[in-house]
Amino acid sequence: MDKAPLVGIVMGSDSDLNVMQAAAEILQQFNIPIELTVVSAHRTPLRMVDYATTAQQRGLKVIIAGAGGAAHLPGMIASITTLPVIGVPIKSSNSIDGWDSVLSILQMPNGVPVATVALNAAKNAGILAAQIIGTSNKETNAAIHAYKTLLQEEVLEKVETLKQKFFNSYDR
Ligand code: RP5
Repeated sequence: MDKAPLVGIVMGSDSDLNVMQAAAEILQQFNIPIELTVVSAHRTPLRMVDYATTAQQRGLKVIIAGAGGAAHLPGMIASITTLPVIGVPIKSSNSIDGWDSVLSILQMPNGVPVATVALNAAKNAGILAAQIIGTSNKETNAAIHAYKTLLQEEVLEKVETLKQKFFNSYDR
C-alpha cells in the first residue's frame, strides 16, 4: 500500500501474527491503507509510548492492538492516545485459557475505553476499524454495506438449502 496508513495494527509479539493478520486482510479487502508492526508493552515500553504518542500526527484514525496473556498493550496505548483503540485478546503460549487475555483487555478503568472484540477475533477488529473509517468516507461505507449484504445472501442461501430438507413454516 503506498497511501498513508489510516489504521495501525500492532501486536505484542510476532507470534500473534497468525491471529492478527486477519485484521490486515479484511482492511486490505476494504481498500483501507494500513501499517502493521510489533510493539510490546512489556519488552519495548518506550517504543509503545512513542508509537501511541505519534500515531495521530502520523495520520492514523484507529489503532488495533492485539496481545495475549497479561495483555496490557491495548489499554496502555489507549491511555496515551485519543484515537479509538480496538483490542484483540489472543490465546497465546503464555495464556492460561484465553480468559486472562480477554479480561486484561476488557476490564479497563472508567475514562480509558478499549473496544474489545472476542478472543482471537482480529477479523471483527478490522471490520470495526473499517466502520469507524466509513463514518467519514463514502467508498468505505459502501464497501462495508456490500460486505454486510453478502453476509446476508450467504445465510439466505443456507436457508434455501435447509428448506429442501426440512419443513419451515417461516417462508421468507
Ligand atoms: C504477549 O505475550 C504477546 O502479545 C504474545 O501474545 C505473548 C507471547 O509472546 P512470545 O513469547 O511468543 O513472544 O506479550
